[in-house]
Amino acid sequence: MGETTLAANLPHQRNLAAATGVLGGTRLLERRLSDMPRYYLDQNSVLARLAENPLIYQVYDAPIPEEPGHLCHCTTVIKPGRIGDEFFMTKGHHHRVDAAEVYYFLQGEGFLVMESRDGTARSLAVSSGSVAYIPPGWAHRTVNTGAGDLGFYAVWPGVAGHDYASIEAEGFGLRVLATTEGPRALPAREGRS
Ligand code: PAN
Ligand code: ZN
Repeated sequence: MGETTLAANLPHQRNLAAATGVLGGTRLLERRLSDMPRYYLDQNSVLARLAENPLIYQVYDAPIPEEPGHLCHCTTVIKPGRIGDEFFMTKGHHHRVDAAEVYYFLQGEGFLVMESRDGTARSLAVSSGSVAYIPPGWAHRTVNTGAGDLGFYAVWPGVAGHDYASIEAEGFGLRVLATTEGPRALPAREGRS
């Protein structure tokens, strides 16, 4: 039986290639700049890069039902690069139902940016071997600040769902930018931390 035909209600396994982040037998989702132009701070740089339309990240998503009892899981590979001073990153989201998530970082280096529903922002510097815990109610985005791919494996409850709307509209309280002192997570909005 091929990995794509595995029934989620039966015991099964997949192969995770830690060096590349490829999770076997999964659906591949690709996000390019044209999928997320408004997420970046520097809109002049977005316009300058849209013709080239760089690949920002890939998600290898295991076909698990989003139902009670199940655990969804996937890998994400964020490519290295910047739009202006801002590093390549995922869109970021809240879970529709507040639910925790665990990320295990396989390769590369970057930041995991999080924000609670009351607007408190936090960031974690992560690299190969980091295991990050995202508590219920914290929106999350991952940013690649390294020279190579940033890859991580994620597991979250099947009932959680994804809500992109608030982050798309308002962003996070922190943006990860290149500075003369290196990559930094800096306040993105006045009056918020
Ligand atoms: C992750 C993310 C993945 C892509 O698996 O979905 O890294 O990021 P966006 O979903 O924000 O585009 C996760 O947090 N799942 O819940
Ligand atoms: Zn999530």
